Amino acid sequence: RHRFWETQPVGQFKDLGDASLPEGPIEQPITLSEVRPDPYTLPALYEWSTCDVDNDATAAEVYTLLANNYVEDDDNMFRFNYSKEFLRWTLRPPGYFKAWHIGVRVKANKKLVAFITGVPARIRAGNEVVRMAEVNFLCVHKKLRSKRLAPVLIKEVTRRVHREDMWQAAYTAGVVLPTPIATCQYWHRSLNPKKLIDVGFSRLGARMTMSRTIRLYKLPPLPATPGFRNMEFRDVPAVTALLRDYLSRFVVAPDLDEKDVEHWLLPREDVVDSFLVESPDSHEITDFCSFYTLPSLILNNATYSNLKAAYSFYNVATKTPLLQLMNDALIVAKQKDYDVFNALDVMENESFLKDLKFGPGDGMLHYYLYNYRLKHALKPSELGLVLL
Ligand code: YNC
Ligand code: MG
Repeated sequence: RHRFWETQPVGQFKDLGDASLPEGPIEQPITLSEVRPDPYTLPALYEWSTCDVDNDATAAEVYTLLANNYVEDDDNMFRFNYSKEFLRWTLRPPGYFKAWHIGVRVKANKKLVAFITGVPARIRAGNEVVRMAEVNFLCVHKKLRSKRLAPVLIKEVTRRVHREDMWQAAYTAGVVLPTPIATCQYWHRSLNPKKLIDVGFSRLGARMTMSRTIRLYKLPPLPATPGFRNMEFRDVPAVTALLRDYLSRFVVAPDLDEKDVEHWLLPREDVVDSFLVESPDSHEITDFCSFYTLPSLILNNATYSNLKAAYSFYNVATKTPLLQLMNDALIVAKQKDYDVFNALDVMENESFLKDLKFGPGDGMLHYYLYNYRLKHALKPSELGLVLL
């Protein structure tokens, strides 16, 4: 059934529920000198091309490949529209490897037609912190689909990860592959219900009028929590401490140090937003919330071409109720003109989704580990990891 995935060191469907298999790496590493030194063979018309997203022209090529060919919803109404600045952020975290930003070009005219990336991360699974690649942006041009190019891209990124002496990876996909460690669901909170209904993202509820719907989703103009403000550079140590303590509760979560927090969570305009609560009397940092910006192209609408979406990232509430903190996140997202606020049912998100008027989406997001077995599949609430 899975000609490629059956050959890979991933949990296989036939082993589901076999408690005799040990937790941890499925295959042991080989010595570095045994890792294949040269790239996998592509069909004759194509060539490998490492993509330097720091270069404006290259970043524009990657942006365009993804804007035209990356992930769409099930009804092909929307397609992710990652910005160039977002790509630069997500592809260049501390310790990143240029060689892990892998393109495929047509030899004759150098057109970029496929892409896959990895970035390094430390991910904790149970009690083990493992150096892994986070693999993302697997994309094959629409005209080259179903030619088994994807397995070549995956093998090539794997080879380049192995050459850095890393043997595990984490990734998410909307499709079911062998074998998810968790299956999560997206929830959506309308901020601009009229536009969402006009473009077909949501529908007017039964017995609802447009004006009642607008009233239903109306938010106060300002956050309610005293001391709620933007995260700044000076907050990196306090935010790191809050996050490390919080993420230690989950079975699978990133192991973040101050450099990681500076990169992943310091606000960058139209890329990532982070807020915290500084206690007005003690000046202690007690709570934190964040979201990233990932617009979607609206594929067939005469009025609108872009949907501005915020995605819940990492949130920690120690003093402010999580419900109030996330309502404040919705308020600032509305102030910044987002159309919708999305959140997965990971971590403690289920505790606020319904109360804050999020509705369940249709697609599922499956989480995977490469060359690492867990004894049991996780509930979304046991996952402390958000991939971009
Ligand atoms: C997918 N999303 O099952 P079997 S998510 C992984 N992730 O293999 P072909 C996928 N594998 O089943 P096409 C996959 N989608 O025969 C399909 N596959 O064993 C498998 N879409 O290849 C599939 N981006 O080239 C099958 O298919 C084989 O031409 C078929 O290309 C697939 O980034 C794709 O959704 C997805 O651009 C590139 O459809 C194409 O259809 C496309 O004939 C729109 O491929 C965009 C899209 C995927 C977003 C993502 C995470 C990717 C993770 C990849 C796995 C990483 C493993 C870890 C590596 C490092 C290890 C170390 C150490
Ligand atoms: Mg193909």
